[in-house]
This record gives sequence, C-alpha cells and structure tokens, in this order.
Amino acid sequence: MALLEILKYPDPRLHKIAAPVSVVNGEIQELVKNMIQTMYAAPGIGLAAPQVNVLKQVVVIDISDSKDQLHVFINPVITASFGEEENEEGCLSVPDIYDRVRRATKVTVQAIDIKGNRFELQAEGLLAVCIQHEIDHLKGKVFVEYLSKLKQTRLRDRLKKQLRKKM
Ligand code: K1U
Ligand code: ZN
Repeated sequence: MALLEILKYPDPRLHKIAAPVSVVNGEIQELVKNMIQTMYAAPGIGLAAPQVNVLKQVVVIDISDSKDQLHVFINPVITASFGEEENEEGCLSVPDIYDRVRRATKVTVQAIDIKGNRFELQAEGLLAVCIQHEIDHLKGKVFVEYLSKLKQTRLRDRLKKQLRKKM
C-alpha cells in the first residue's frame, strides 16, 4: 500500500472531470486500498480519486471515529435527494478552511462496490453531506465554489501567498 499525494486548491487539476470505471479489476482495487490508507492518514472522512490526480469515479468514505464503517463507491450516482440544510464542511484539498454549504439533507446513491457488485444506499446527516461533497470532486467541483466570490478571491490570494512563501 502507498500514501498518495493530495492535490491542493487552487491546483487546476482539481477541476477536471473523472471518467466512469469500466471494470473493477486489480488496478482499481489497488487504487481503492491506497486511497483508504491516504484518507485515514490525512486524517479525513472522505477522499475522491481526482484529489489524488486519478480521473476515475472512485470515492472512499468513513465518517466513524472508530474507522470501521468504510464505504467504497465506484461510479456513484445520486438518484434521489430530499430537503435542504446548511452544514460546515472541510476539504483535504483546501487545508484549514471550513465553511457552511447548503446541500440536500438525505440522498439515495447507487454505486458499485470493491467486488464489482451494484448497491444502493440511503444516507442522511454527515454521510449524506460527505457523499455529495465527494461526488462534486468527481465532477471537478471543490466546495469553496459554493462560497461568495469575495470569499473565493480572498482564499485564492491567501493560498497563492502561502505557496510563494514556501518557494
Ligand atoms: O473530500 C475531502 O476533501 C475530505 C473531507 C470530507 C468532508 C468533510 C466534511 C464535510 C464534507 C466532506 C474531509 O475529510 S475534511 C477533514 C475532516 O472533516 C475531518 C478530519 C478528521 C477528523 C474528522 C473530520
Ligand atoms: Zn474535498
């Protein structure tokens, strides 16, 4: 297993669109294992393949404190959503930034698991928020894009300044 490098906003590669997985083979299973290890090590509660520069529709999520409620979603699609509420979100690609985002309260998601079997899951609370956040990553969308233009400009300027300091 290996720890993968997580791309940091405003890296333009975070805005590329991920392609569906055609077959769940050994290569995909290896990617999933590495993503799980990277998510737990970060630490985070979710990770989407484009965040580690792989343009495939693969997501891992574990919102539990005990790290024993892992979900793997390959080619996930939200087929139904209910309600709307605002919650605080963070992102491993935007370190140290947390802000409120309005999303559906409950979602139904269809996906393929690590063994290649199709499944459907109904989620609410933090799991529903995280599923929507990760599926956005597959579409090239980062949560800060829901914030006001002013906040986005300030954030980009701050991150660019930090990058310049590091060089
Ligand atoms: O996609 C990502 O970058 C992962 C992200 C998932 C997420 C968090 C909160 C709301 C929506 C989506 C994170 O994991 S950020 C880190 C985080 O939330 C966390 C880290 C350690 C312990 C508990 C939470
Ligand atoms: Zn994220």
